[in-house]
Amino acid sequence: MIIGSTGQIGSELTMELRKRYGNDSVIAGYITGAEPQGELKESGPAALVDVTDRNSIEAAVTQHSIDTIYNMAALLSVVAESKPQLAWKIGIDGLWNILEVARQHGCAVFTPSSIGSFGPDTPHANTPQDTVQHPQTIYGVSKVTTELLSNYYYHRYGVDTRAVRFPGIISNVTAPGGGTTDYAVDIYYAAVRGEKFVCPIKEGTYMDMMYMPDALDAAIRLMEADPARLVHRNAFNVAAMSFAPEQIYAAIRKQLPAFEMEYNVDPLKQEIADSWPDCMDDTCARQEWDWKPKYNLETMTADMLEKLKARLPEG
Ligand code: AKB
Repeated sequence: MIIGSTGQIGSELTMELRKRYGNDSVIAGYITGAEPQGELKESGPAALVDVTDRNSIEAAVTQHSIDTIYNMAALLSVVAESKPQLAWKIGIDGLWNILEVARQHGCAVFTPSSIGSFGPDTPHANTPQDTVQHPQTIYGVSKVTTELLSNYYYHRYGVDTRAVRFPGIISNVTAPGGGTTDYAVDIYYAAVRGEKFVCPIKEGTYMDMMYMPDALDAAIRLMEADPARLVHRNAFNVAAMSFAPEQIYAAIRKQLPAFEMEYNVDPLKQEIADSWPDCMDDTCARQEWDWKPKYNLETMTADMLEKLKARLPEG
């Protein structure tokens, strides 16, 4: 079951899991106001699951005999700063509800962490798997807590919790909302629409990023991994590419030479971006469950532009 199945990652994760395990084996959990639509709705079963309501989680788990929960319910970094209590309620109280249901019903749980779990005093280059985590955003505070609480349930109760620390995720399907790395998605839409892109992040600001197919593969591959090989659990650094705004701009310009970009730095986004790693060291994920991304900036750019050109009216 995927909780948050209509969100940025959840929508594509649900379809990928249905492809791999069969449509009827994958339940799309959604909340009122964010019901599945189109292919997501037509392709398989769905259940109303609100992380803040433990009964709704338990009812779906019991009714559909769930063995694995992908918990994708969260507010992204920028929006969380404007609603810190809601971010905590969804991220931590919600996770607690899920872990309790998982403990009682024997479910495995995947709850993603993020590059946002690191803070200004973390080493920014080749950020190690095990290092200082003192984030100064509520998003980061809740992600570190997510990691600790998930590990606690594993060690204390034997709940099979596993997670990755996702970089910024880039996709041509469902748009992100309220993240610091959203610019790396928005820039492709502007390019294909023939609009000038106004970049909210300063030149020279490096952040880890990943194309959606690799993000889906990371989540599923980790949940399928042999537990005997896992030294770590919550949560693994996973890296695919790291770039600054001028580099993604240059990659797009190679294919769309008329594309233009200017900077108008958003102080909150910049402060958050500056506190995050430039690039993570993901050796542990590679060693413990054979993590290996397929896409780099060039191949992702080619695929993003091809898919968006086929879908959007060109400018
Ligand atoms: C965000 O920017 O908030 C997310 C993230 C990196 O966790 N995309």
